[in-house]
Amino acid sequence: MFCACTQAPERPTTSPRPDMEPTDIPSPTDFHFHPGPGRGAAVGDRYVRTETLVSRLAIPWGVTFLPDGSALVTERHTKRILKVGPGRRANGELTVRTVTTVEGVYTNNEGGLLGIAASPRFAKDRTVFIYYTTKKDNRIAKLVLDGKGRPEPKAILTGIPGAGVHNGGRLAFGPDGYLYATTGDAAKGGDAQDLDNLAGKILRMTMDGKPAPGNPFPGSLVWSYGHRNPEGIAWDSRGRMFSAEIGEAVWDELNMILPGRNYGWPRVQGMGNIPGLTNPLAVWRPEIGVTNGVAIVGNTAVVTCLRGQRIYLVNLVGGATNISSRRIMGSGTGEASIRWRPAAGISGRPMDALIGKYGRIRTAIVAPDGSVWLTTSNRDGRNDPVPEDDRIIRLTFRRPR
Ligand SMILES: [Ca+2]
Repeated sequence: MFCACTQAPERPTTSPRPDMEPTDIPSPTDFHFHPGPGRGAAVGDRYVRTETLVSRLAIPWGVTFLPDGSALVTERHTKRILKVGPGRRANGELTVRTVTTVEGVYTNNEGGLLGIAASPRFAKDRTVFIYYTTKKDNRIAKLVLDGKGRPEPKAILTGIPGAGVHNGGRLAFGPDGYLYATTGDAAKGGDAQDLDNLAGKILRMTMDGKPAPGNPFPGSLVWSYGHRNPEGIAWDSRGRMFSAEIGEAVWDELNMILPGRNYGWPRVQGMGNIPGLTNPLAVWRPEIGVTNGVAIVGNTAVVTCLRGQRIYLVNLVGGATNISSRRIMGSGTGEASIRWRPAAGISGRPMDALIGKYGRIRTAIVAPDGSVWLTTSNRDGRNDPVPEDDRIIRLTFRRPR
C-alpha cells in the first residue's frame, strides 16, 4: 500500500557549489518543500519564477554554455546551431544568430540534430561536440568554431543505432572532464541489454571517442546499460550522476547512475525490485510525465516533462544512503501516480510546477548564473504550438511567501 509522504524532510547535508549560488538567486536548499494541501495542483509554482529568454524557435534540443556568457543551442529538424545571447534585443529577449547548419543530419521524427556540449577547454580549442542522426546511425562529432569558414563535423564515434524513435542524444561533460552521451534503444529493447551494442546505454568517452579510463567494462564505452530512452543527464555538487529516462507506457524514471549498473530495460519499467537490476529513484506515469530533462541546483533536481507539460522539483536531501533499498512510497492513483524511494535519497513527493504553462518541456540545464534554462518542444508535431513557440525559459527559485 502506498501512502502520501508527510514526513519532514531531513536537513540538507551539503551546500551547493559557490558558483551555483549567486546572490540574486535563492537556493532551494534554503527552505524545505512541503507538498501542502494543494497536492497535485502545481504546488511547486510557489517556489519558482520564470521568464522567456527566446521565443519562436523550432524544437530547440541541445544547450551548452560558452565562456562569453552566450549559449549554443541546436534545433532538431532545422539542423541549425544557434548562438543565443549574451546580448539582449529591444524586446528584452536574448539575441539569436545562426552559427552554422550541420550537413549530413537526417531528420526522422525523433532523430535529427540533438545534443551539444562545449569542450571544457573551449576558450582555447574552440571545439564543440554534437550528437546527431544520419541515414545509417547516430553519431558524435566535433566541430571547431574558429570562424574560418564553414565548420565541418569530424566524427569521433559512429555506429550508435538510430531509428525514428528512441535516439537518446544528450551530451554533457561530467565533473571528471569526460564526455558522456545517452543513447536510446532505437526501438529494439533487447539491444539495451547487449554490452556489445551501443543502443540503450550511457556512454563515457574521451574527446577522441575512445573509452574513458576507469570505465566499468574493459575496452568499452559503456558506463551503464539497460536504458530505453534516456535524454537527460546531470550531476550534483557531490559528483553524483542522475538521468531522466522515458519509459514505455507504464513508468518514466529518474535514475541515479552508477558505473556498470543494469537499469532493467526491457525486463522492467519503473521499480521492479529485481536482484541485479537497479531501481529508479522516482517514477511517474506517462500521463503526468514522459520525463526528459534533468538539471540539479543545490539539492533539488528539476525534471522536465514532455507529455505531462510540467516540471517536477525533486528534493534530493534524503542523502541516497541506500540505493538498493526496496522501500517505495507513492502518491496519487492510476494515471496520476508518482512513486519514489526515500532511502535512496528522495525525501518526499516530487512537486509539480508550470503545469500546461509552456506546453511540452524538454531540456533542462543549469546556466552559469545558477538559473535553469528549459526548452519547449511544441513544434515537434505532438502539440498545437502558439506563435511564441518554441521557447527557452529561464527558471529561478524563490522563497515562498
Ligand atoms: Ca529502468
